[in-house]
Amino acid sequence: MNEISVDSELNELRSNWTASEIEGILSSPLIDLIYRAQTIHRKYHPGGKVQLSSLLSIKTGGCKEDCKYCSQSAFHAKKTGLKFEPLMDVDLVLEKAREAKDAGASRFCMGAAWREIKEGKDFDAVLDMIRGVKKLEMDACVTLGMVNSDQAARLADAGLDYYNHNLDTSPEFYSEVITTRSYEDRLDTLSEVREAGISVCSGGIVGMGESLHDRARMLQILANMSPHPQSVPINALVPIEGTPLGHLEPVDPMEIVRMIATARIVLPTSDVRLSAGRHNMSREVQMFCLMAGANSIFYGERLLTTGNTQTNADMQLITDAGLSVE
Ligand code: SAM
Ligand code: DTB
Ligand code: SF4
Repeated sequence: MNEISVDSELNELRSNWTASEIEGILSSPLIDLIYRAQTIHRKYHPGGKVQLSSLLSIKTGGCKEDCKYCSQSAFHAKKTGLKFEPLMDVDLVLEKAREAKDAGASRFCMGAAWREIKEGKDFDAVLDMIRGVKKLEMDACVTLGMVNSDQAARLADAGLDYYNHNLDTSPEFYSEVITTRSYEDRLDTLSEVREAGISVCSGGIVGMGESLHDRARMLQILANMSPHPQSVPINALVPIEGTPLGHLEPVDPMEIVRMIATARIVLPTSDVRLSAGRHNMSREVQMFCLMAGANSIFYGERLLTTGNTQTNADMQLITDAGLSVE
């Protein structure tokens, strides 16, 4: 344990982090790391609220990208055996959104396995889905791959609150995981979304074989954006059979705790979401993540193509931690 003072950083939102500073935080003694994260968390997110986002895969599989972790890439389809499903009907999606709202979620996130948005009836249908979710008085979030400025403007007009587009990892490790698009492509889409006035949701994955330095670099790039992304999902890799990363052991959950605490320190005002991989974590580890500064989770029994924790277990977790639902 070290003597630490968080006073100076409590009043400061920085966009000039170095990777080595962040790596230092990631690897600091756990007890100090948690203290620092918890202090910042309490200042910027008083009230102990946990935001609940529900996910729905509105178009599944057949994606033209080769992301090594993903069950939905057409490159791995033969081995994963995932069934391709075209875009769902708007009414059915809105029925699922209503169910999510009734179960307690405040945000509905719709994911499509597209490389990029293409103009046409499918995009028009997604715009209708966004309008429908807004009518239910929920936050609307979509993740649809790359977007250009016109498309971002149309999403904003439909009332979209958040666009999810993850950096996934560091620029240096990126080509080990994805070769069909560049890191720049990712950053460009995030700028288009930001310029259109939509809140940015961007984070990444821990447990793909990346180094501590790679994790620090990803957080550095997110934390040096101005403004900071409003929402930052931290996913633990879900190793999916048939994908090139399917053989990896689930990452040590304490690595996720460290990543969340560090994200909280460098991104004080952002929502930090404990995302995929929770069903491989004990209740105690998840509670540790909440203590380390996570203030959001994916809520509902499914993520996109894999399972998630049970909703009643999540409600119990939040209550037992002495927190409440936002
Ligand atoms: N195609 C869009 C895209 O890539 O932005 C949207 C859907 S994609 C499935 C959304 C994010 O889910 C990915 O960027 C990745 O961070 C996360 N993800 C996908 N498969 C995962 C897995 N097996 N384990 C953990 N996170 C995963
Ligand atoms: C994010 O960061 N995680 C979500 C969401 N954004 C779209 C997706 C997790 C997917 C986990 C694997 C699956 O269910 O296919
Ligand atoms: Fe496609 Fe997104 Fe999966 Fe990559 S992560 S293969 S872009 S659905």
